[in-house]
Formats: sequence, C-alpha cells, structure tokens
Amino acid sequence: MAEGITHMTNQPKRYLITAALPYANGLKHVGHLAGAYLPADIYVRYLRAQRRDVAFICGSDEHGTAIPIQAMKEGTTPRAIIDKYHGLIKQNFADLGISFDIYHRTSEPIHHETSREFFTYLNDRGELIVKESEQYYDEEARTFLADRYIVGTCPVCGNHRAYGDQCENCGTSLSPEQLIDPHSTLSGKPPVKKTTKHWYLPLDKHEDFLREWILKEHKDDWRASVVGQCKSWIDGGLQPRAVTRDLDWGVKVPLPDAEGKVLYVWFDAPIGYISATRQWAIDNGKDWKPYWYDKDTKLVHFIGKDNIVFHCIIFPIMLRLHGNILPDNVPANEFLNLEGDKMSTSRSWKLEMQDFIDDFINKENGGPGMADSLRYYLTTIAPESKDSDFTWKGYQDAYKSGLVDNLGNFVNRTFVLMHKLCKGKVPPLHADTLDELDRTMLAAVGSTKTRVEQLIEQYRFREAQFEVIMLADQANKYMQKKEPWIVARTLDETPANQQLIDNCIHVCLQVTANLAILINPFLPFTAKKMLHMMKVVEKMLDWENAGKTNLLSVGYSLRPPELLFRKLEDSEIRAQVEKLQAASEAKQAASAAASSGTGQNTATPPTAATKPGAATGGPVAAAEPKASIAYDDFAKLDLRVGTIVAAEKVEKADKLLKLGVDLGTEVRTIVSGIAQHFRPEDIVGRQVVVVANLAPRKMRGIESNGMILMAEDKTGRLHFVNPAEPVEPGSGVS
Ligand code: B3M
Ligand code: ZN
Repeated sequence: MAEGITHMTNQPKRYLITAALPYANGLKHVGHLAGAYLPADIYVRYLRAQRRDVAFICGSDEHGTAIPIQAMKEGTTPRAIIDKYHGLIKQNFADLGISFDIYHRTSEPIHHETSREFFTYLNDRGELIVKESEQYYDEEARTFLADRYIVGTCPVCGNHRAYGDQCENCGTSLSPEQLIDPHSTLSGKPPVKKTTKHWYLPLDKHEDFLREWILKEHKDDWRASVVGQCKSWIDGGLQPRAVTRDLDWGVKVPLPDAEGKVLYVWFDAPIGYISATRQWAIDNGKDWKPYWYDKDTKLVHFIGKDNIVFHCIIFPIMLRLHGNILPDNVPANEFLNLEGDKMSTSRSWKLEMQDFIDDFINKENGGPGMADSLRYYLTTIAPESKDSDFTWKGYQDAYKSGLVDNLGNFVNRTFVLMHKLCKGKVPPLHADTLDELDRTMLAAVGSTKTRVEQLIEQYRFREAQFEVIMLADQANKYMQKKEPWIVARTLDETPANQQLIDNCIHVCLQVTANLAILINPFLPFTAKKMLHMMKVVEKMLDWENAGKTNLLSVGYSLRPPELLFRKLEDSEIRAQVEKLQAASEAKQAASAAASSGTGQNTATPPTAATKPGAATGGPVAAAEPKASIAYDDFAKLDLRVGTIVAAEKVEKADKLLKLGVDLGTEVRTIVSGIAQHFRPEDIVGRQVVVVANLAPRKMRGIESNGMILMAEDKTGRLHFVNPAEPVEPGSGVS
C-alpha cells in the first residue's frame, strides 16, 4: 500500500472535482446520488479538511431533447422546466449535504459563450469535419428526430423505449439507425429519411492517443471497469461523432451556414464544467485558468457508468485539442438497484432524493442527521465495483448497527460517563496507571487515519467509511472491557482507582474527537453535532488533527450528551416499502389504462403495449420441442451466471466475439457466435448464463471454454438469458 504515501508527498497544487451535470428534466433518485454526487462530496470534504485548493463543480444540464420533451409532458415551456427542476435538484443536494462550490446552469450566457468559443476553436483548426447525411425526419412535426425525439427497440436488450442516442435500460450508447422499429416521440409516427449537414468530431483520428493515455498510462490507476469499457469502445472501432443537431433548444452553432442547428448536448454539457468554473472564479475573485490549463491541477470526474464514454473518450479528445488538462481519474460507479430491481421512473420503481427528504429530513424528529443516515447507507453499499442494491431493510440494519449501536452509542456512553464519573470535564491522563488496553486504543486512532487516507485517495469510499466505523466498534469494546462504571463502585475503598476511570474516559474522549474528524467527509452533519457537544471550533476537524490524542484539553468542560441518531421505527420502514409497491402498482394500472384508451398523448414515448402490432402480435415461432430427458441428464450441466468483463471481435470471423467471462473464481475465454447481434463495447458488464462444463473447443485458433445461453425471438434476434437481478459471478443455475 505504498500508493497512499506517494500521493501524500506528491501533492498537486490544486484540485478540480466535477460531478456529472444532472438533466434538469425531473427529480433525481438516490441511485444518482450514490453514483456521482456522494462519492465526489466525500472526496472534496476530505480535501478541504486537508486545506487543499479545491473547486467542486456541478450544475444543471439544461439542453438536449430531454428538456423540451418534459415540457410537452407537463404542458409548459422548456424554460419553465429547467427553472423548476434546477431549483428543486439544487435544494435536494443542499439538504443532503452535497457541498458544491458552485451549482451552475448550462442555460447561462457564460456557458453559451464558453461552448461557442470551444466549438469555434476546434472548427477553426480543422479538427471538425462537415458531412451531409440522411437522418430521420418527422414530416408531421417537421423536424429532424435527434436523440430522445426518436424511440425504438434497443438492439441490445430489447427495451422498447430506447432513445436515439442511448438505451436507458442497458446503458448502451446508440445511434437512431440502430433502433428497431423507430418512432417519432413527437407524432408517434415512423420517420422518413432526409438529408442534412452536420459537424463531426473524428474520434478515429485520436485512437493512438487514447490507447496510450487510457490503456497504458491509466491501466492500473483507473477502475478496471472504466478501462474495460474504454478498451471495448476503442477496439470496436472509433467513428466520427456528430457534435451538432437540427434543433432549436440548445447552444446555437456559431457559424453563418448553420441556421437551425445547435451543439449536441453531450458536446456542450461537459464544457459546462468549464463555464461553471469561470463563474465560480468570478464570484470568488479567483483566476479560473490554472484550473483548466495548469498541469499541476488534478482533475477528477465523478460519474455513473453510463457516462464513461463521454468523460473518458470524447471530452478528453476535446480537451486535448483545446489545450486543456486531462482528467487524472474518472471513478465511475456502477448502478444502484432498488429492492432487487432496476430503478425506473417510467415504472415508478424509484426513491427520489425528494422523497427521502420529505419523509425523513423535513419532518418532525427528522433533521439533517437523517441526511447522514442516507449518506451512510449509500456509502456502505456504494456500487464501486459492481451494481448494488438499496433495500429498506438494508437501510434499517445499517443505520442500527453502524450508526445507532456503534458510533452513536459509543459517543453517547462516553459523554454520559464523563458527566457522571468525571464532573463533566475532560479528565487527566495518568501515565503511571496507563495500561496496554489504553495504549492500544490510542494507537488505533493513528493507524485508522492512515488507512482511511489511503482508501479515500484510491476512491475506495466504502472501505474507508468502514474503517471509521470499525474504530468506533473497537472503542466500544475497549470501554466494555474497562467497565469504568464498575470501577466506580470501588472508589469508596480505593479512591486511587479514580485514575483508572480518568484514563478510560480521557482515551474515549480523544477517540471521540478523532471520530468526528474521520467521519466528517462521510457524515458532515454528525461531525458538526459532535463538535457542538465537545464545544470546539470547526478548525478541529482539520485532517492534520486526526491521529492526535490531545485534541481535548484536560479540565475542559463539555456539553451534556445529545443523541446523535434517533431510533428508527419498524413502522417507518414498512411504510416505505408499501409506498414503493403502491406507487409502482398505480403506475402500472395507469399505463395499462392509457394503452387501452384511444386518446394517446403523443409526447409520451410509446410503450410496448401502445406500439402498432404489439397487441395482436405475429405468430411466434416457438422452438421445436425435443424428446424428454431424465433429470440426471439435465444435472450433468454445470450452468453458472457469469459477467462479461471483456469482449472483442474475432479477426476474419464476422459472427464471432471473443469474450472474457468472470465466473467468480476465474475469467473464462468463450468464443460466441453473437457478433452480428451485439457490439463488443455494449456488452461488457452484462450478466449471462454459461454452460461451464462444455468440453473446450477451438474456433479460429482460440480455445473456447464454455457456451453462453441465448434466447432467440421470432425475428431471429438473440437476447441474453440472465437473472432478473444481478447475482455474484459464478452463482449456480439449476
Ligand atoms: N446530463 C446525463 C446524465 O444526467 C448528463 C450528464 C452530463 S455530464 C457533463 O446522466
Ligand atoms: Zn438496451
């Protein structure tokens, strides 16, 4: 673990930390929070506690088709939508303690100006190409169908509501041409093709740079999943990517021959990090330029995994061409499920930040401490290396065991005993009577600090927080062994035993002060409350104080204890589970009703049930029945769930993909005939069912060790067979 040490001695001059700019088209759920904002906030709070120069940048992404579509749904204007959701989301983050230095907006003039300057800079230097091509067009709405204006079936997962630029179900990045059965979101009609002109960023020209920078320089310090996704993209063949759109909502393309065109939202949104930095600098009398141009700035983008390609491939190419620094790391998180199922706005299977705030924070007996309870749980289940699952039971258990019974209990006992046995003051430490237990406890503080530091610097927040809680756990056990309340009973006979009590309470108080410092990045509201109880100023939370065991002076009188965490009732948890079920059932009933009616709202993307032909369906060609077999024959199969961790085309074989499949104990090489159905870059991370004991077979010189099970639909299209919710790789199937 030498990395932590080198980081510490080799500090960058300043930090620029960004968290993905949420679309201001609706409320965001706790999966978003866990994916980008909370880990970024932990990291930033840690840096600030170290008094480092840091700017924490975020804001609303207010362009793209998502905004006017929401405006149609709500029967209002795009402007009204962004104003509404910008305000709400910004407040949600504040309520949950996400401490941005600026929460900006891409609708601001400074952003439009910064984006146009960026585009012009690249275009003037010949870094963009102009091409005419045929694109989908809605004759009724008289508009080209960019991005979310077109929906269809995802060629990868079969989701019927995939957008023209991305499938939100499986995260695959798409182009409108890939959609099966495309439809206009505006009129509900199938589109026609029409010629139009656009500006493209030729990603293919930058392949060498990307290979060198990501696959060599960062292959060890970036998360494996991030490098893996980038590798698949690069290996899959980079293509020129359009950076303009035929739309009227967005940043106008700053060229005379680009009437009616705006910058693609994914071109201007990341530039939003720069314009926000500029605004922040203006507001704070700083110079923004070093943050984006000086190599001694460490730039880190916190995002969810669906944004990897934009932050690791496209934006870095733009930054490099524009002479800016590149990100030092992009610690992308996987997804957070809810009660075993994918979060989904359309199915109302979600927990929005707003819901949690209404039910737990803005309530009597709520308060900001409850914000920490959510932060705590989300960090314990942080999807850092694989998708994870939010469950209300898990929240309740984590809250109770980690916060109430552990951290809260220790601090509370310490304060109660200090008031009872030490007159409410910090007792002295008596060197002569200090024993091994006391010494070990004091030493643990320093070693915990070192480990937490190393873990945070490696973006391993889940383990880092665990270390802090384990320190509280150790402290509880220490106190339990020392039993100062029992020692107190001997004082009449042996007054000198007060020394033993003093030592124990002194140690516990110094540990408490350290716990406040160490937990502060994770649970800032709790740390504040602890400061208040200890009657010390915020400066004590400086990271350099962690590990010190003289933070509270002897004789200093402290406030009476306050409960750090309130009791959570079973009924509150039950109510949440019921609320989730009810909302989802209501939504299902509503969409069933909508699909059987006639008056359809064309602004709503058609669902599977509303699509023409879906209800009647064609004859489904069922697979040929086969002769029955004995159970023993079936039992010979070793079926396992695996996760695809690598995928590439097999040279000179247009049907074959070479896959690396994680089976828990090993990564298997399997050659599969699915190349005409899936692009390699789209399937990394997917779970599949593998016949694990099939005899090895050589295909095109590659030894294949197993077979992937696939379902074939009536059109001949293949679909993965996988568990309804993610399971550990290697899990058996029977
Ligand atoms: N608004 C997509 C999202 O919210 C997009 C991120 C922009 S980051 C520059 O996931
Ligand atoms: Zn999909």
